[in-house]
Amino acid sequence: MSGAPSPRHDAFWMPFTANRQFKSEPRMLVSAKDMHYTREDGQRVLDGTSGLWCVNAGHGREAITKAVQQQLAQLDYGPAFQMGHPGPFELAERLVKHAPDGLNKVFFTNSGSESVDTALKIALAYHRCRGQGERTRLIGREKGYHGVGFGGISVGGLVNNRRMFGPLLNGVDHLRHTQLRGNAFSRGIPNQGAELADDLERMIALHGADTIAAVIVEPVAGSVGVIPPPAGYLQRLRDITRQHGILLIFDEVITGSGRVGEAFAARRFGVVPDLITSAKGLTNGAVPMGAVFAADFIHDAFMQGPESAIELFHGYTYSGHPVAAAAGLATLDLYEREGLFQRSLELEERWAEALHSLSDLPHVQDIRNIGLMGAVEFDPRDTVGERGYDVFHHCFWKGNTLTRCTADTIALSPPLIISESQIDELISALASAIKAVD
Ligand code: PXG
Ligand code: PLP
Repeated sequence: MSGAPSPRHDAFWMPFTANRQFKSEPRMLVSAKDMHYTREDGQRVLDGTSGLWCVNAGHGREAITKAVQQQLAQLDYGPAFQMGHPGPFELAERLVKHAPDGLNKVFFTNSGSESVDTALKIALAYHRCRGQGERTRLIGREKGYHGVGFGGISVGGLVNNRRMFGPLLNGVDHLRHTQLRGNAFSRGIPNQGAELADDLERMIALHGADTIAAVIVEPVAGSVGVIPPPAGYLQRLRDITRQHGILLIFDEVITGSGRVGEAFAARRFGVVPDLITSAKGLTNGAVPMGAVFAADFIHDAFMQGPESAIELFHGYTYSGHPVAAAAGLATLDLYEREGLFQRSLELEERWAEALHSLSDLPHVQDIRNIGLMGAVEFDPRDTVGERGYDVFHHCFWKGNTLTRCTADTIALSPPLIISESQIDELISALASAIKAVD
């Protein structure tokens, strides 16, 4: 791709984008409704990715638009430091009904990255509150994505997101990832790899449990290309962390909001962590918002000393923003009314069937799925990522479908309102792209 970038695209330094390549041939979306975007040239594009894993109830939902409009007109902004307004209180009460048992406190943020940094800070401070300030070590996992804050990239396990930024947080370790060759083409949960959780035992043996504050993992790794947990793996992590007084954090920024068949993956897999990070689907992507769900015992550990004392020195100007809270409430209404948390479970078999129909196409190395998440991984060419990008590019321009490529993996996560025929349409556009791209 060459040619001078179009001047009207100059000033915006785009996030996680090949800016020069994009600006030589921009892919612009100008409107959206239900399952479709509309491109600048007027062509409708089937949304195979819920935007960036966030528009779970589909685009342009009127109830959310109305709630946001009304809220803006009534109370545009209200501080949440030493002041209150009704939205976040009501939203928190409603949300905890969907959270796993015992996680009944909600701290609001504005993004997944902020949720992750918030959860890590809460974990560190919790141990201090209990007189165990030497528990400072944080443990993530290879291939993990936990956003882009300094905490998140430190516990994250994606080399490109880390290596430009010099030394990160001290005292961080990483479990091995769970993407095993032997699990290729598993449907749903793979069988091999539960013992990888025992890496944590080795770190405990090496460093001492009393130096470890928390372990953070995505229940299903999303961003790196959909890696469902091996059968028994999450439970094993839970058992080890509990035995050693280490907090377990599930980063559910993607896996929450019905993506895997329940409000949270923790519920789908029957493993209850101590903290859950969330964002994206909380407001259907309409207004930025994130949240950390905390176990009562964690919250309660902070509630000591004089009542006039601020218990946690942390928060954002926009924590619990009234407009975000209104969008969150309207979104939750839709999820509940339309049974969307369950819908990905209902469609799971159909989705798996469609995805795995691609297994014999050229260069397909692995296919993975769970809930309404899926990934197709290709053999790389000499330059890693080229083939994945070409498939994505072909899907967008020729197949009129939006997919997401991460290296040589195409990840899919359509809105939960997708119909069975739209699943077929999406997969057939992907099949055509795979056949067309060598
Ligand atoms: N944790 C997880 C598990 C995520 O997936 C974040 C934290 C950070 O959230 P914010 O809101 O700060 O972006 C994420 C975000 C992709 C993609 O296509 C994934 C994310 C964001 C953008 C693109 O894989 N995940
Ligand atoms: N930087 C400055 C100079 C600020 O005054 C503030 C908040 O008051 C921040 C950063 C943090 O902004 P936010 O609360 O939106 O994260």
